[in-house]
Amino acid sequence: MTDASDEPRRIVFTGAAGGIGTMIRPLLAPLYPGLVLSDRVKPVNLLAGETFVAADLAKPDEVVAAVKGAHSVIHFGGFSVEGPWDTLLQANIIGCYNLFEAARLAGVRRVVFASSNHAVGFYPRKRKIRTDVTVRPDSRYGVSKAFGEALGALYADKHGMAVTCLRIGNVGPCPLDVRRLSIWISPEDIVQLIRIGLEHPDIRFDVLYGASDNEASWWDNSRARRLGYRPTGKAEDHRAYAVAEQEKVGRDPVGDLFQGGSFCSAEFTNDVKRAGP
Ligand code: 15L
Repeated sequence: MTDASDEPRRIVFTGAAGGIGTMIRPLLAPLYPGLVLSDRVKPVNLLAGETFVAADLAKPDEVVAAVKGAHSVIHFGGFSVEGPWDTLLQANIIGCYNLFEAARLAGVRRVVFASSNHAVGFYPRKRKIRTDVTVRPDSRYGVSKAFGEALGALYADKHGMAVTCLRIGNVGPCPLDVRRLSIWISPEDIVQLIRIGLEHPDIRFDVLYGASDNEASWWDNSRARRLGYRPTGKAEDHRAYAVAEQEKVGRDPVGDLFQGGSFCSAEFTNDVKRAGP
């Protein structure tokens, strides 16, 4: 899968101190020796071969400095849940623009962008969706991720950057509730997808679902499979745990209808019959 012409390469990983970053750093370190971690705060316990450069995504100069000399960027930085507009504006809209623009200036060849299932969260659970559906964000956060995907397409088409957007479900050791049985992804599987984004020679602009091999999946991830993705995680192996956790939470009359769950029901003032496609 390695694109030989891509060597040698400096890879910058934004959001390295965040939740997903912390989970996958030990898996990335042996694959990409010399990985450059970036975040606002330094992650604890740098691993052998890792280096760190501090950057606030909302500050263009800091982002330019962080990606200088990079061949590829794994862009997982930003705000990772719903929040106030100004927070998302700075971290995910301006921050994502700063990242792509700094990457262009630095001649970065590949970007793997952490998008989210919340870019399409208002699709009903009873519908299986492909990656080319119209975005239906379920939150300001989801809108910010749709914006990031659009920016990725722009930089791919206009500047030839190879951009992979991962519409991530929920990363962790196991699915945390019944909804996550459909969208869960193991740390090992997300690393597999990142590797495709960093190395596959056919990538120009792609949106892939960040999900393991989940029987209850709502997503058609055939493009990822065509690119070689062979997920090993299976949400069903954890069904008993997910169902037990769900019982503690109870029902959400709006969120339970849609893929985005509680992101859909939060601040919801519509009639459910009029929501979603
Ligand atoms: C996300 O995009 C969030 O980053 C994560 O914290 C979870 O809320 C996840 O989606 C989810 O949908 O479970």
